[in-house]
Amino acid sequence: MTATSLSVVLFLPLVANAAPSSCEALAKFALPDAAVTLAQSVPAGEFTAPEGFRPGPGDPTAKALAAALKELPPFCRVAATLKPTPDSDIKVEIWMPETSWNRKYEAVGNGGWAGSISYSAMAAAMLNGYATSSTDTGHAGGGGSFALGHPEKLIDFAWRSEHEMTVKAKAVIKAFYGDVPKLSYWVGCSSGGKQALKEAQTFPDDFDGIAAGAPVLNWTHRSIEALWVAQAALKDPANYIPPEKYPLIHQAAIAACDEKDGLKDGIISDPPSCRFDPGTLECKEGDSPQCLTHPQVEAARKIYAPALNTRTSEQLSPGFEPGSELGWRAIAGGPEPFSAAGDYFKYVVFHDPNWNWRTFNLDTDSALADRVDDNTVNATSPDLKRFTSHQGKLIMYHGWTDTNITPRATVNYFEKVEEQLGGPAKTAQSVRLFMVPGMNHCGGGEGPNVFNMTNAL
Ligand SMILES: [Ca+2]
Repeated sequence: MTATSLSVVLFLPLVANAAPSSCEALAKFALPDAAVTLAQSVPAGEFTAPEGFRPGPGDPTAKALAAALKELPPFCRVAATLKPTPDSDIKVEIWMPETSWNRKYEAVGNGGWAGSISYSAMAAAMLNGYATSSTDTGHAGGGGSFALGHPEKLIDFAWRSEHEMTVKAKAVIKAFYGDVPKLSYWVGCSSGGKQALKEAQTFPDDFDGIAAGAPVLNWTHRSIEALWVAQAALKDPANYIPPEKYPLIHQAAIAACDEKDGLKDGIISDPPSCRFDPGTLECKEGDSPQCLTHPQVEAARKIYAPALNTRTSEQLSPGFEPGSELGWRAIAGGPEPFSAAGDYFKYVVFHDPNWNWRTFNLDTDSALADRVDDNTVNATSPDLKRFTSHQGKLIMYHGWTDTNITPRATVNYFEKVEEQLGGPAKTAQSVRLFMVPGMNHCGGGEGPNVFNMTNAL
């Protein structure tokens, strides 16, 4: 580097603050490979989600969203379409409080296959003073069919839309306020938790603080787990456990293990130490609502058990935990497997919308899925050194009674991170994991499940 260019670099911070822009002027703000499609001041409490993004009147979230939107401060709403590749069509929204900005930025993640802007998460962030952004990740609608014949759209979903949104949102925030955010956060659960980890692993400079809840960090193996459960509980009707029997199994698991954690409170706080065999519920003869038939016992055992490669015994996925039984409908309620898993194998692995999950081969199809993904959607790298070396902080959390994503997959990942970062003490300075007793997928359940991870960060 020459002396001249060095001096330019050194002077940059002095000119970093530019004059703020009016909201409406941002309509003409130039962004590379992107176009601003809307820039509009929204008066306090007057935002309504666009048609198609509103929960229906029967949806339990509709009331909460409407109430949150009424509380919003006046803000500048910017929408843009990003096209990092010719096949990309990534929608993003950036919301910036006009008078109550806390000088920080909080990007919010998605659930499942994404496919829509996360308006309620944006509202929650802005109510806490943040400028915020969300992306539909490059396709509309919540299934995986968008990936068929569109490898670039799959990459947009996997990681590119999140990173591109972040870069663009920071530029828009700087243009609007005349200053960059002093701290930037990513907050997400489920898919949003995976997006969180992918950012920490791949774009470590994007965020200062990251909250990753119940991450689908191994999308491939989560799908394998779901098909393993489907084959155990749905393929042969004899194995099907009627959901009316879930409370029976739940009560038996609680009776076996509740007190082992030192507190009889109806919650198993340390499921890995619990040894519960649903065989204790097997009917002496016939079938009744108060017992399980032998094939039902076998299905229940497999839901708890790890999925192992039948040839090498390699663990493909840990099982679900004792205490989670009330949520088994998600994975074992049928008639189809957990939908994200079926879509993954149909549209991403086999490129065949007619692929039948009943033909799933645990050994060979799992290996194929890993080869196909090649760390595209998956976010399994435990190397977070580039993130932690700039003082980045990561909080992970996962509910022990999650029945969408096996909680122990997160524990296993965290232990690998600890190895990489030089042990538990060093890791605790930058990365922490909270396993939440009795919490379901991203919230709900019989245990405590309301907390604010951004404040903790
Ligand atoms: Ca307990």
